[in-house]
Amino acid sequence: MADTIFSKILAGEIPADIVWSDEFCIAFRDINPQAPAHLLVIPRKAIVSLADASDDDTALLGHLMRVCAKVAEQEKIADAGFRVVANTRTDGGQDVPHLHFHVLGGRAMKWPPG
Ligand code: DGP
Repeated sequence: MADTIFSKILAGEIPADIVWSDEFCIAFRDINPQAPAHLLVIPRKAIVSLADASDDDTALLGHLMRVCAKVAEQEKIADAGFRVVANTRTDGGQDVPHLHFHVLGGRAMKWPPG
């Protein structure tokens, strides 16, 4: 898999405001926040998108979901509620080809998304 902005953040080559780090993933603040709280949760493993994950990644995907909820708790947006989004491939609006979950909160979300 080619280097991406996120692989460079994981390698410490470019800075990020990291709010969570463990053996399997990190979470950091989105550079272009779409809500008062906007975090990105990414695996350390180089997976291009949700559509590129395999059955071998099932436990990792579960862990990432737990971290989304823990980060929401940490950011104090869990009680009011929050949204988790995985833009996937072209029609999903994915720009960075490294799996990531957006955690958005601090305001009421609209539905449907654009
Ligand atoms: P997506 O469109 O789903 O691939 O979302 C990519 C997100 O990554 C987008 O919301 C902006 C964010 N982003 C892009 N480059 C950087 C960066 O260098 N640092 C941080 N913190 N976020 C970035």
